[in-house]
Amino acid sequence: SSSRKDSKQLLCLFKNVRVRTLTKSDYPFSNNSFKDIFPRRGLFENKRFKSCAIVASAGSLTQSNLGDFIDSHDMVLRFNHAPTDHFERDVGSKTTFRIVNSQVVSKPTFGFLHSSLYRNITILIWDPSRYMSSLEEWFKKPDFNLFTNYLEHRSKYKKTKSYILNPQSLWELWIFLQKQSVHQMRRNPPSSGFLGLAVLLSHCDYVDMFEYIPSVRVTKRCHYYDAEDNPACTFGVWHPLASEKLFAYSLNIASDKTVFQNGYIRIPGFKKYC
Ligand code: NCC
Repeated sequence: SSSRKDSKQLLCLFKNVRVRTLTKSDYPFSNNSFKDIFPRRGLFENKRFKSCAIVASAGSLTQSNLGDFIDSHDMVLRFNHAPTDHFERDVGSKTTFRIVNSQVVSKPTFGFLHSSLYRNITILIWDPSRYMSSLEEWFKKPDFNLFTNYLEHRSKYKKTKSYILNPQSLWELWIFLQKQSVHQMRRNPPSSGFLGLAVLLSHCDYVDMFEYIPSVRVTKRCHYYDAEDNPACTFGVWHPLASEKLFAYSLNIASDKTVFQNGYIRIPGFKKYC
């Protein structure tokens, strides 16, 4: 017998990484106005979905015709300012959940306080803290100032449940990935895509993740929604994308045809095997 771990064992190890959002008992938020602002219930607390779709924003979604299949899932996760208008045929139109980074929250060009992209759904916001820094240090000096617009968004759109990620979870995910990888990883947090996978595996019977592992449609295009050519979006430059993707692929239970022709991996939720 070998020491090679199978995909179920890897999945159950992954389950031990708890993704946490900030709560009213986390100092310094326990001592400032945030404690009354965070949603009362946790992120998808006690919520279970049969099928979940994660739509990576990759250029290879163009001409995929995956829209109807994506929308047939019980919940759909999208990232940052990725639109559906005008792209329905390839990416669908349903959005249940959006993960946005602090650049999108803080820079006016993304319209976080005004655009309908960020309303009537669940939102998880993240900002990279320095490795091992305390919540207090991070609160005083975030990478991008997400806090001001978070407060305003919470008070403007009461029906939108928006959460802030505890940035220590990013580093727990990073440490986990590094443990599973034979390669030395850059010390930058995982991408929004990997964070989304980590969150949804606790709440979904299975997760279909679209064009995260690039299919035969892969091109240099960064996103399906704009014309920028940049292969680093797919293969990594700042985020440890290659390690994330190799790990996610090691959990895949779909056939090669599904992954590389149709363009998605399928990963069973934690509940089934762990
Ligand atoms: O590009 P981005 O990511 O918004 O994409 C969301 C997630 O989809 C997966 N992806 C994307 C493109 C591609 N060709 N292949 C992919 O697999 C990745 O998992 C990615 O996480 C982010 O993670 O938040 C990121 O955000 C952008 C950018 O800030 C926002 O789009 C707003 O403009 C970052 N780019 C830059 O800062 C220039 C990107 O590095 C990560």
